[in-house]
Amino acid sequence: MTQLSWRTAGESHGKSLVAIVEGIPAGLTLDLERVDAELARRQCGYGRGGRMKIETDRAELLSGTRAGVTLGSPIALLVPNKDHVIEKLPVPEDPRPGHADLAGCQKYGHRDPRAVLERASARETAARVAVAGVARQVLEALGVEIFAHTTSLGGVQVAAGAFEAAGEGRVALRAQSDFLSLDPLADERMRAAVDAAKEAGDTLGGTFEVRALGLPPGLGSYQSGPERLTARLGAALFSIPAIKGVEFGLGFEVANLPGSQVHDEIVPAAPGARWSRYGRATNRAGGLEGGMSSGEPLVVRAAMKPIPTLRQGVPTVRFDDLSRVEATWQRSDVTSVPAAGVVGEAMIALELCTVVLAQFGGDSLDQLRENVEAFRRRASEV
Ligand code: EPS
Repeated sequence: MTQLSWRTAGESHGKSLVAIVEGIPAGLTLDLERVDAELARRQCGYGRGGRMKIETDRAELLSGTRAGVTLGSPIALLVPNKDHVIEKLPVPEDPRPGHADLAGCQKYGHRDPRAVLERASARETAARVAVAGVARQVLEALGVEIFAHTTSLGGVQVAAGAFEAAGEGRVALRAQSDFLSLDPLADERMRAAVDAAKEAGDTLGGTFEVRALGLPPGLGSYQSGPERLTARLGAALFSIPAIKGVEFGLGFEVANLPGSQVHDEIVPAAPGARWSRYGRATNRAGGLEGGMSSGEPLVVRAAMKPIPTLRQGVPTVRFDDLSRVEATWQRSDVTSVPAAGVVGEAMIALELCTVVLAQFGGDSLDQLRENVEAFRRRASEV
């Protein structure tokens, strides 16, 4: 069975988060420390709040391996919540603007935002990062790397070309950054922006970019809308709470440029190219053409809105008498854009792994590798 599917369960202050992923091929030596390293990266970033000081997220493997090697059976991961106080927490008397509170209460017909916010909280993304930590090891076995970095925060932009300038040193450079960016100069201005927002009781949004390197051409399909890789990756990123925009390659800028400055000239491949006899002079399309991967690096950016819980307060009304009040504030991050980039990486990994398995199949990792290699040989002859 090579249909990858995954699901998470868990409330923000419940006992734990749980994730199950089904369809991971047998024969993968699973590195759980790598999964924990991703969870730790999701927790970091300058501007995060008190909750991240309480939690030390770790994934406990409940099923799916023997002697550290995947069996092809469902893999269940548990991420405990240290702050599991759901039964003791107060019920807010007003719905907070920008959160799921009001529409969630209306949807279920009650006045208990706690019943909504516990699941709507971005805490759930820790479970996604855990399962994606498994999926990305399948992709890595096929030579695919997924890398995200923060590209702006609170209006401070990272230098254009930071990814290219970092080159092979990108992982080490990003690890040194409190913002998971590739631009130490921008980091200083981002730090000042976060400090100012914190002082004012405000919050900040920003953008991150995800790249996938080493993808074959032809992933996804032009045959039907829902199978277009562009649609699937866009939906994957829009499934992350607080994501308000997604763009590929030149993105919205394509609307302002003539065609001669948008399309990527086809040229002979560089020597040693893996997948194809063809290359591109540029990659303005961000690695997608006709709803399929083009064989060039995938480049996608997402915009995150500022966290809606503000210490300075956001006007709302009370449920009982509709009187005007400042929305309930307990604690909040000033920003979680760097964490969102880690979640973006996770979502792109899960979606690409799903598409790769659907397209190439393979119950075992060896079979998958053979199928991919057979495709590579055929694609290289076109
Ligand atoms: C988060 C846990 C939450 C928040 C944040 C993300 O913890 P708590 O609600 O206990 O402070 O820090 O959640 C939100 C910003 C949100 O909108 O829900 C986490 O683990 O990422």
